[in-house]
Order: sequence, then C-alpha cells, then structure tokens
Amino acid sequence: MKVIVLSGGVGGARFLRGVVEAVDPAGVTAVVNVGDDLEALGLSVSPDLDSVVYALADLSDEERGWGRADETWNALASVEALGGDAWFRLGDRDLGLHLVRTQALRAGQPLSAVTARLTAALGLEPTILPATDDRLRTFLDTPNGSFDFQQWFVARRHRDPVDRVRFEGASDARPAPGVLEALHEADLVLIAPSNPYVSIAPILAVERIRSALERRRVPCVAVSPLIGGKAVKGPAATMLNRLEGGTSAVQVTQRYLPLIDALVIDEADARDADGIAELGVRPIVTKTLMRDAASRRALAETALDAVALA
Ligand code: FO1
Repeated sequence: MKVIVLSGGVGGARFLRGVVEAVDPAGVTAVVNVGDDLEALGLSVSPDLDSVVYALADLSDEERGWGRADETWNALASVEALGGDAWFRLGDRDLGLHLVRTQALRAGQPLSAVTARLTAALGLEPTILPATDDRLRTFLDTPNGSFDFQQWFVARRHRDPVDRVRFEGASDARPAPGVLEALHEADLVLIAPSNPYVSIAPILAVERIRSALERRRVPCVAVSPLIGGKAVKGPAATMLNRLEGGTSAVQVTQRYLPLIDALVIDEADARDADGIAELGVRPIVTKTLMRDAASRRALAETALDAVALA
C-alpha cells in the first residue's frame, strides 16, 4: 500500500513511526512542515523534518519529543559563556545534522536533496520530503506583536494569544520534487495528529499541494491532536478555542473541511462523533494516545483501515 502522511514535528513523528511499523516502510512518504524552519547560530535548522528523521531512525529523545537521545550540550554551554544566542537549544549530536545541511544548502542543494542524502545515510526506507524547497515561514500575529514561529513558540513559550497565522512565501512556494507524484500514487492520504494551524496549514498553504489534495480520488483521513478536548502537547487547543470558537473534535473537523473524509478521534471525545458526522465526515473512535510502540502502531492501523472507505 502507498501512503502519504502530512506531518508536523513531535506528534507527527510519533505517528509516522506507527505507520512504518504497520505497512511496508518503502511505500510511505512523509510530507513535512517547513514553516518552523529557522537560522540558529548561522545554521539552517528544520525542526519538524529533523523530528521525523530522528524518530524514524530511532534516534529521537522520546521524552523531550525533539532532538536526539543521549544528547549533551557542551557546544551550547560554550556559546552561552561567550555571550552568544542560546535560546534555541542545539545539542552536540544534533549540531552534526545542522552542519551537514547548512553546508549543502549554501552549496546550492535544495532542502529535499539534502534531506534525501541524510535519510540515505541513516538507512531510512520511507521517503521524507519537505513540503517545499522554497522559503515558507510561519508568522503569528498576536496582540503583543508579530513573531516568527520559533520566537513565539520557544522564546515566548507560545504565551501570546494568536489572532492570525500567516505563511510568508506560501503564494510563490512550489511543492518539493516528489510531493505531487506521491500524492498521485497514494492509496491513502493521512494527516498526522499535529497542530492544524502551525504544522498542517503551512503544508496546505502550498497551493499546488492543496489543489492536488482536493482533486484526489483516494480517502483522506486526519487524526485529531486532541484528547478530551485538550492538546497532548503544545498550543493546539488554545488556538482552536480562540480561532475556531471551541476545543472539541468538531472544531478540528471544521479546520480540515472540505479536505477530509474521516477523522480519527479519541474515546474521550466520543461525544463529538455526531457533530463530526453532521459535517459529512466519518468519525472513527479509538485510543489515540501514543505512549509506546504498541499504541502508536494500533493508532496507525486504525487510520490505515480507512483505505476501505474508497
Ligand atoms: N523546542 C523548544 O521548546 N525549545 C528548544 O530550545 C528547541 C530547540 C530545538 C532544536 C532543534 C530541533 O529540531 C527542535 C527544537 N525544538 C525546541 C522543538 C521545536 O521548536 C518545535 O517542537 C517544533 O518546531 C514544533 O513542531
């Protein structure tokens, strides 16, 4: 089976691990958000791509959710002691990847080619693609000013309420090579349990990705990032409340209309099933918390079963 998964960082990366454990990994393509990308200490960092790469290579720090396991922070301590910028924490092991990528990008290689090289070096079977090789950056407009994603998320700990999310560069951004081909060949499109506003929306902001999705002939199934109306991690629920008027799986469905055929929701949100169905979307109720390998695989299998919706 060929599956394409639209993904952000932490939650998406966990879900992708489940997907590659449930189907032939060679048939899986992840299309990953790049709106969070930044330059830190002169290095090009792609946090969501890296969370996906590290998770699939079994290198990620499970507890933190981002960065590498068994990390040390000597370089960052040195940066700090020298008065450098240390608000965005790059670990010693993680730095290696950013050095390789930055050098390649400066030499003119596109992000997709660099990512392919990194995944090949790690022996990964699934295809991992940035949504675009072009510059696309997420900005949050808040009552306290406008911030780029990592300034808002990490430096300001996403405390500013968000009035609007913008994707600079989206109107000119082209899908990275391989994205449209994977969409055309897929038997199923999955949207990972990532934040709809800042992880999935930047991917859909690439016009040719959105229009290809709208024209697809195969099912598209999203997994809700909420459990009991709350985000497992991060600002998804706060954003849904302010921008969509509530924090139930019905609001998640509204965010993804008219793209999705089904929404996988947690048992704790089962009361939302009727509201989802009224919007013309099939609710699929299961346990969605990915606490270990068995639960991530079970969640992936439930979403993959929706291939039968066709
Ligand atoms: N998240 C933090 O909360 N603080 C950090 O200092 C931080 C550093 C970091 C470095 C590399 C990387 O790949 C991810 C990093 N993240 C950090 C996570 C990242 O900001 C977000 O989780 C994603 O962008 C949201 O999907």
